[in-house]
Amino acid sequence: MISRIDLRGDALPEGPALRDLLPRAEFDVQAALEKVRPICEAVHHRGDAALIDFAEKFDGVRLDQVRVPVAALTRALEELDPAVRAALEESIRRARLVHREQRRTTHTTQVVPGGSVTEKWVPVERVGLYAPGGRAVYPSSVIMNVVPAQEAGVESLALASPAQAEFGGLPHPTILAACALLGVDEVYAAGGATAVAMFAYGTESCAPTNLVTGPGNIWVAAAKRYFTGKIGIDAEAGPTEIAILADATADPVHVASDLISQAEHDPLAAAVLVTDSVELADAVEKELEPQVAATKHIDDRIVPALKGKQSAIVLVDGVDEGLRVVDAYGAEHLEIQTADAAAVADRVRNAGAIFIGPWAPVSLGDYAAGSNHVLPTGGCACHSSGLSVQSFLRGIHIVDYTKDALAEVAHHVVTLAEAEDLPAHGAAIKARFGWKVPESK
Ligand code: HSO
Ligand code: ZN
Repeated sequence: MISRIDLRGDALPEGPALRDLLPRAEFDVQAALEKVRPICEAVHHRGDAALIDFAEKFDGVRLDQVRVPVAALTRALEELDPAVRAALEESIRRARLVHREQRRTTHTTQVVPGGSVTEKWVPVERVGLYAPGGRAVYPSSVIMNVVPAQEAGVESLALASPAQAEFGGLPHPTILAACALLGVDEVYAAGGATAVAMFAYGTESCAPTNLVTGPGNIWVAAAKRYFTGKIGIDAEAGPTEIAILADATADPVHVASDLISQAEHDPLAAAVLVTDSVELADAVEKELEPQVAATKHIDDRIVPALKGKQSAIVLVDGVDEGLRVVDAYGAEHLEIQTADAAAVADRVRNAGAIFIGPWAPVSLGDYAAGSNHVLPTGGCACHSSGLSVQSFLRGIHIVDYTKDALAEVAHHVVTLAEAEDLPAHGAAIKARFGWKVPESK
């Protein structure tokens, strides 16, 4: 069901060499880029008409309009199962608690008397959020995108999700209901690369946005790459990943169920167990069989995900070596199921989110811990963080110097300008002081 990589015995290699020994899915965004180019160009040139044609081609439904009427949002919320509504509300409440505390305050640094730099945090003006349809209909991801944007103070928020033939060309009703709960009323039936292009260029019905966030398949990732530089993007999300660092104290039933939980997303999802206990490895492998057999998405997602080259049980000599392995891997989600899990977690450098001990499974974080579940994949946790209020803010430096404060540092500015062969930079200082460099005090 899952392969083994035995790294016991010899000293572990350093950095990239260690990473090369670890499993990872193939996710070739560059190759998909050429395929999304004509789609993006068509949306650029033909606007809504192109979106309607693409919805017919990819989603099998002819739309009258791409904008979802507000009445459809209200209706979706009215028809939402009350238990699902209560769960979404609790998820929103917890996410707000955490994200509200991520807000940044304006800060002024008095660099010298009369010279200050203020950093002012300004929300992005208009944001496009993408919520996948098809295999992944996740109202929870609507929450994870909308809440940080709202808490950052973004004023104009639009959301797109693919048209669903079975719902008359509207996006999935739970996506619409989640939008209604969150107070998002600008929603479009547009999917994949077409939605990203709509947000980037704007069409007759959708004004262009400054930033696009949200998960999606390889076409969404490719479209985000296509528009990088024109608009902001959050990250090119790849297939989901769980890594578990566990020792002999871990419960194999928990470990197996958590590996399966993320394998359930996608045949390319990665489930990696790193352990120094062969007994645990054996017990988890044994436990996988009945648990997989008892669940739902067996043959289309879970079995290919666990059997795929992106998943494995990695055997190591001890927890220290395990830490080196999980740091080299840089998992989207990392569970620590060892003795003294909090202390071990404290030593982790690279992970999108860390889940400590037996009572904090990734599923909790996916829905209702308060943490964000839009996290860096594919090893990007080595340099990036998950979605947060910060993703929707810009820090603007405001420079305020008096004449005396400029005079005091003028000679350094002129010296550096000359060292860079940019005399006009220096002249912009001298022009203010009778074309001379003021004496330094
Ligand atoms: N685990 C996914 C998010 C998700 N799980 C949505 C359930 N629904 C990526 O973090
Ligand atoms: Zn999940």
